[in-house]
Amino acid sequence: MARLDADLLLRNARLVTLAGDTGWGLVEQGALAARDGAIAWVGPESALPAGEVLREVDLAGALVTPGLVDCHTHLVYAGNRYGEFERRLEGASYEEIARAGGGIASTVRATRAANEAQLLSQSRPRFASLCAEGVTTIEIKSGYGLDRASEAKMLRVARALGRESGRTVRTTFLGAHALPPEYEGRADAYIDHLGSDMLPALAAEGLVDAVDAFCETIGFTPAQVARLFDAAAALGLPVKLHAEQLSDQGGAALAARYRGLSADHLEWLSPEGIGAMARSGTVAVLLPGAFHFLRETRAPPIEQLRAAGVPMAVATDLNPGTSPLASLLAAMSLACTHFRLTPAEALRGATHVGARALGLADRGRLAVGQRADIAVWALDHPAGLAAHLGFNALLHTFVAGEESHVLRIAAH
Ligand code: DI6
Ligand code: FE
Repeated sequence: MARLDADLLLRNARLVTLAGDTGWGLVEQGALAARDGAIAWVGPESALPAGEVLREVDLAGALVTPGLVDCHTHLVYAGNRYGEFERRLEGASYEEIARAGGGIASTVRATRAANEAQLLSQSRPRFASLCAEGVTTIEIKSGYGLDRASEAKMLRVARALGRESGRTVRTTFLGAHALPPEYEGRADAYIDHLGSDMLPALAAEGLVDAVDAFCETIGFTPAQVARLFDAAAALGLPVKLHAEQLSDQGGAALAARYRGLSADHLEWLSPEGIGAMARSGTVAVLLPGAFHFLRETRAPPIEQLRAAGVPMAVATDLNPGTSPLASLLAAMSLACTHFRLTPAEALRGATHVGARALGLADRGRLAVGQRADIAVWALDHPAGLAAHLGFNALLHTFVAGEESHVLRIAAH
């Protein structure tokens, strides 16, 4: 048998490989070796080849999963919306608050007013909260700046969080999140500005991995989104879309038409939208946090998505308004309870399917050649990841084969 030299060897582990399309892919009494940041060997320990190992860890039967992937967050912002939470509890709706100048617009005011250092220090505890649960890849959207300098500031802060944590951060341009006050009544002009000025400039700075928009009666129309997506396509940037969250706008089919990486939310998704997503391979990103906080009653059509073979991701949507949920494990649990995902679907949704929603095929499973982003848990079965709410059994996180410690949360 060929020798196996490794930088890291995890032994005596219960491996949740997520091999294939369904189930856990469990390997009992397993071992996993990493070299040069990637998984070099995985399988039953009894079959492990001999070789030189730099660091060996006996996991005493602990559970090993791929590092988690949160593929939809708005975690970089300033200020808070706790007053809005209270108003919604008193009966005001999200749309009413948005139309009265609250909602996204109030976070835009606070985010524009914050300097880059303030924005970084306010965002860091939220980012750290995700990292503390074994999340190793995080998508972060702009969309609370809505002018070129403020959007750039948000994207730079997102990238800084990636650098200082060693984790992968993917940045998504969400300039089409809401209409900024200076474009009041001129939504088409704002979309033109995004497509011809702001997006090309931010892309030229290397700050944009994908382009997103809010397609909704209180956001932008499908025709406006299509013009923005044309601009993204011209720059070679992939697209994704907040679609069918509060009403059916045909957003999922629109995203599918542009070969979108994902369509997200989808409570009002139609059969036509499901068919279009299935044909284009667009991932359905489920965001049960927003559903929960807005006390929604209409769940996305999970059974139909499953039957059509549309891959389903699960993410936090971490944002100050509709989903102040800083826990991907909780999102997995809510996806099971509210949407009836199986716990294995929830874990796949927060690993390799979430990665696919970001265009990343190199992570999310325990398989040779995948990035050695790994989470270790004090659990005796992987269903325990989603079967609790508010329980974090994380023991270790490895990022590209190196142990990573949770960021200290700076007091402010
Ligand atoms: N849908 C959402 O759930 C978030 N953005 C969006 O387009 C909400 C963002 C916020 O309320 O601040
Ligand atoms: Fe969102």
